[in-house]
Amino acid sequence: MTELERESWERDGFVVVPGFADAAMCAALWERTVAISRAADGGGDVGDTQVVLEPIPDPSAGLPEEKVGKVFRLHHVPGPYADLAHDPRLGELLGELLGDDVDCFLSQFIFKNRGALGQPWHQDAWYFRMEPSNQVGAWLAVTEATRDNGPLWVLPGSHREPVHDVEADRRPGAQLGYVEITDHDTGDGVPVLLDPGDLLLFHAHLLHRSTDNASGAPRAAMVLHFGAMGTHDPVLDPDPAVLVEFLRSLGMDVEEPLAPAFEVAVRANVRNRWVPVRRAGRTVSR
Ligand SMILES: O=C(O)CCC(=O)C(=O)O
Repeated sequence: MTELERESWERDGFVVVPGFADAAMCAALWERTVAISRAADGGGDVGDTQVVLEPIPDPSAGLPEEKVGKVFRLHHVPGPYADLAHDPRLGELLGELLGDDVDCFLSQFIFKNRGALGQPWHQDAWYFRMEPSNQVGAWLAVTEATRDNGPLWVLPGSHREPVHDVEADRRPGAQLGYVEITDHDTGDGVPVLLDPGDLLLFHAHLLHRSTDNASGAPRAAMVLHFGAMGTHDPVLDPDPAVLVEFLRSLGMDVEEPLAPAFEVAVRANVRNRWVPVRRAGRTVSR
């Protein structure tokens, strides 16, 4: 990381790395995710991946991938996803932010098709509830991110904020689980306009949102999340009491003890898979 990038990270809570991925990498990510979307649509085997449809797809959507919002659990899938998660250049950057031992724990490909709604102002740390709370998001522009097509917006410096309270996103068409920070002024937010292949790294406490896609084409991004080895992830804690506390912190009204079938269903849906990508300051090969 250059001195300027380091300064930008410390001051703003994010940094843009232009031209991180080449066109071939962007195309491979796109094509694999289209293939997974089509397989899911046809009832085929999609392995461990989780395909989440747009709640209200654009009326003009025809192809399976045009009806998909996001595809989760990709970083451990051999091919372009794992190649990106284990990229030594990314590992070097993450090493400066998270130390010598880093895991990738979460991944999603976001299609953001025409007409798709954006995600309101939020902090990823609100969803994670991890200890320590210092995870890093890596948002790779697979297509360009323009003012019209629903880019990410960030609030510079907000990575120093605690985790804010939220309200549920009740817009028809919003993805399940979207929440919104309403107790903080976001007037100084700025759009992060990117070319395909540009990478945004951002702190889990950074307030960010994305706007709706008002263009005629998808705005695709590959998003990976990284944390230091040994981070406590409450959603993976075997203690049911910890899971109960985690679910309640997300606003879910759950009884204790958890009904066994409910606990099994919750655990089966967990999206986090902690995969070592850097150990003792060196890239772990995939
Ligand atoms: O890319 C988007 O539209 C939203 C992504 C986002 O805010 C997130 O992954 O936390």
